[in-house]
Amino acid sequence: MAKYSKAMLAGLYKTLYTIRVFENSCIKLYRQGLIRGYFHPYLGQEAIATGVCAALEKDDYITSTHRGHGHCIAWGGDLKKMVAELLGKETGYCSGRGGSMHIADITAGNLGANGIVGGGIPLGLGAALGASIRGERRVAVTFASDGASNNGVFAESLNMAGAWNLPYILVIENNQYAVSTPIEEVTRVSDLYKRGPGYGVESVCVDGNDVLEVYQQAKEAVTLCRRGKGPVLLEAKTYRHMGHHVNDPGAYMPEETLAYYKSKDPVKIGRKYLLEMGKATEEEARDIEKAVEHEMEEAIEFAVTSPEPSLEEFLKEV
Ligand SMILES: Cc1ncc(C[n+]2csc(CCOP(=O)(O)OP(=O)(O)O)c2C)c(N)n1
Ligand SMILES: [Mg+2]
Repeated sequence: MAKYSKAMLAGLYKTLYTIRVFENSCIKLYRQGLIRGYFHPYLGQEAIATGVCAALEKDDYITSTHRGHGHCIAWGGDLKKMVAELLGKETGYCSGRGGSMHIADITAGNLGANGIVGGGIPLGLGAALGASIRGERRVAVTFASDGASNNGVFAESLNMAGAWNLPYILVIENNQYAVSTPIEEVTRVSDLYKRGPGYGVESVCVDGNDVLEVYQQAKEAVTLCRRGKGPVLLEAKTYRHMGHHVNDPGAYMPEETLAYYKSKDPVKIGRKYLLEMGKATEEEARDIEKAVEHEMEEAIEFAVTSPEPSLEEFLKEV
């Protein structure tokens, strides 16, 4: 494996840990009744957003999913605006009108989370097409999961991206379930990267729990796209650490499989890389964790004390 600087490993670990703390904190806020509806935690998938976004540059694009908090954080999202959005506050990313599944920051290139499964795929494709027509060196990345891969738009978009050599990376986070439906029950070929060659598209499969493996492959995919050799289909194998959403006990997830994936916890793997490869001390790792926990506390304080949308303006932007 390539060598990574201590600063790089510390940055990756900070992102991994931030996503973990954000999701666990939001589950608490949900249980306190402060977040209404429900949301889909990214717990267990942290290394994918972290590794892929670290391979991108600021003027690239991402499109996300209904399980989108991790993508937004890894893209550099503001925790205060995120928590405020989840709490339906005026200070949120979308003035509290969107909530968990509609966080977007268009000017920053985050083209948004999406409540429509597969909905981010044609948006990412369109962003890549725009970049290609304008002759820019930007790359567009879509995050989607296994369920989305059986939506027709997956096939159409991959084909079109291939035909037009677009700078497009379709990341399939194969967490092996669409709600409670295991991927092997709904397709004969559950190694989803194997679909890419049928469209002449460069395809690769990575261990989605290993942030450096994800980063390395994402970096190669980005390089190909910038050289006009895109698109790339990148499948990252992973597993949720809990049910489909915050209220799903996930009773259909076999205990031994869950235990196996928890033993390959992406946040712990990132910490190990920082200590062993980055030669950071235990104290330095704790300092990162404390800073993240502090930032999260501030974000919660900001969101809780932020105003609700006023009755007069309630329908603004809706
Ligand atoms: C087009 C569409 N069909 C169905 C749904 C209902 N739905 C919400 S999440 C989900 C499962 C999605 O599975 P997957 O794409 O694997 O994403 P994951 O939940 O694993 O992140 C479904 C069917 C939806 N939101 N949109
Ligand atoms: Mg899935």
